[in-house]
Amino acid sequence: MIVDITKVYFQSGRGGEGSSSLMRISSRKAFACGGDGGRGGDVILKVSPHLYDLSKFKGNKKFIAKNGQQGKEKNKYGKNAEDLIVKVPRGTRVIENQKVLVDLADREKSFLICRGGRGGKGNNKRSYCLPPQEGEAKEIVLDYRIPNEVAILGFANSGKTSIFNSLTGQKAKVAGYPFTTTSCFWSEIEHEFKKFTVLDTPSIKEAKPGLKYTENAFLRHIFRSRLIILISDNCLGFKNDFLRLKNEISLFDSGLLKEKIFFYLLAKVDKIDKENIQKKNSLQNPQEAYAVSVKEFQGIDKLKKLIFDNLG
Ligand SMILES: Nc1nc2c(ncn2[C@@H]2O[C@H](COP(=O)(O)OP(=O)(O)O)[C@@H](O)[C@H]2O)c(=O)[nH]1
Ligand SMILES: [Mg+2]
Repeated sequence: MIVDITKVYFQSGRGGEGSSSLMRISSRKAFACGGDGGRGGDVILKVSPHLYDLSKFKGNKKFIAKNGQQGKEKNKYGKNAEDLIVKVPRGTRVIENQKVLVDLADREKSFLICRGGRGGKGNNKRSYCLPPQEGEAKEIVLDYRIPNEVAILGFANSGKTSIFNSLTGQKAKVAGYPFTTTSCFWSEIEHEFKKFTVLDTPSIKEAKPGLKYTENAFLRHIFRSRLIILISDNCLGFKNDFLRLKNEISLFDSGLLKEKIFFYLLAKVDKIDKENIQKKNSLQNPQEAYAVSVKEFQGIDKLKKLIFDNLG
């Protein structure tokens, strides 16, 4: 299972104290020469291309940057502390008090989460010192949403993983019993120098009327999907399946259905009367599902092409 949400504590460094020092020139004369303290370290979140979930935060939930060094006599400045860089996977949303501070959805993005404190001022320019600034401390929720353009959704055993495998060339486990896919898998598809990520998902489960089914938590990962492939293998009841699937998605989060392109697939058509199916082929109309068969490799290449045509 991937770890996709976690609470983490971040704290930047405190500034170093300014020095209060006097340099004596003679028995009657002295001048102030206390140097300033160094800056405390920032905490910076940085996207790493090598991370694919938040499991690295399981054992380590506190990240504290170092404090700035103290100023010294003879006007010597304290050293600034190094920044603390915390790597996160691309697709991490950074949340404080339920407010999204930033969505690190791009490859080269970083975000200053806690600013290090300014160093204290020594008494070199004035007769007194100024205290250093404290660092910032934040309780943050890291919320990872898998970067993907295409998500495959359906009820148990409808043929999701088989379609995923034939689109992507992967070999994810396919089985004739429900709930084989327990976590999301994803992989890239490529066509004429364009690349998109396709997401295979666990099966959608239905809640009792009026309730939300909490086991559909994986639906958070279709947040970024632009195209959603709904699959049914029920040749007589696919329209109803698509309605029920959309209903579960909107029960989970009503905002999820907005601005997505939907493809409606009728899977495993090698099992049914093909004459009837061919007449009804349409990808974007839930009344007329698009017929595919992984077993007979029917409709797969065209489906792939249509994905690229629609995503541009
Ligand atoms: N006849 C036939 N069976 C299929 C086809 N696609 C999938 N299946 C079978 O349907 C079952 C469920 O497939 P799977 O891809 O694991 O479904 P998922 O639970 O929705 O991911 C497996 O036994 C597959 O072999 C197909 O195109 N034709
Ligand atoms: Mg599956």
